[in-house]
Amino acid sequence: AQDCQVSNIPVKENFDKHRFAGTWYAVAKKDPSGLFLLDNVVANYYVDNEGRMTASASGRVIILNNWETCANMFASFDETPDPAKFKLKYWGAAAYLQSGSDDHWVIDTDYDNYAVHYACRELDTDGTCLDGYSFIFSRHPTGLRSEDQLIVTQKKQEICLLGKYRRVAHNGFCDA
Ligand code: AZE
Repeated sequence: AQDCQVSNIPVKENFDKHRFAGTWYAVAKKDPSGLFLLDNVVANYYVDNEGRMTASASGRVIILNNWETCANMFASFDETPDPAKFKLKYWGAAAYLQSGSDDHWVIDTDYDNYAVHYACRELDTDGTCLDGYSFIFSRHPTGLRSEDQLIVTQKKQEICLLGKYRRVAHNGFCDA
């Protein structure tokens, strides 16, 4: 994976969407180019009674002419032959929010404490990622446990994003 080819990036083996369901707090993120969730990012994953994974997410954004608001987003996921790789379709509760379609890969998770998410939006001609984003999620609003930090650092390196993350602040901006 250290050749940074997106097609060689290892993902979670035997990913279990049922165990992944529930609330995840973003503790760090690597941004794509363009508009993106700024901070206070919380995602809730569900599995419906047909076994389909869906999610909602919220986070602070600045849109239009410097208007700061809380983006309430929804998502559905299409499965692929690899259980850890999904196609994400997302849209906003309001029309002025962004909608689109991205990859949604779970690189690693222990389901109970941490998760490393990855999405490459655009491949470079050499097979590396030209534009993408990634979230480090924790089950704990207070952040990652120290025993998970080394694993997460290792995974950031495997996806060639070590040093590219920013901390995601949680200050109640999006708490209803
Ligand atoms: C993600 C996983 C859970 C569901 C969703 C996710 C992605 C959301 C965005 C939102 C962008 C919004 C913008 C609004 C102006 C990956 C956290 C929906 C990419 C830029």
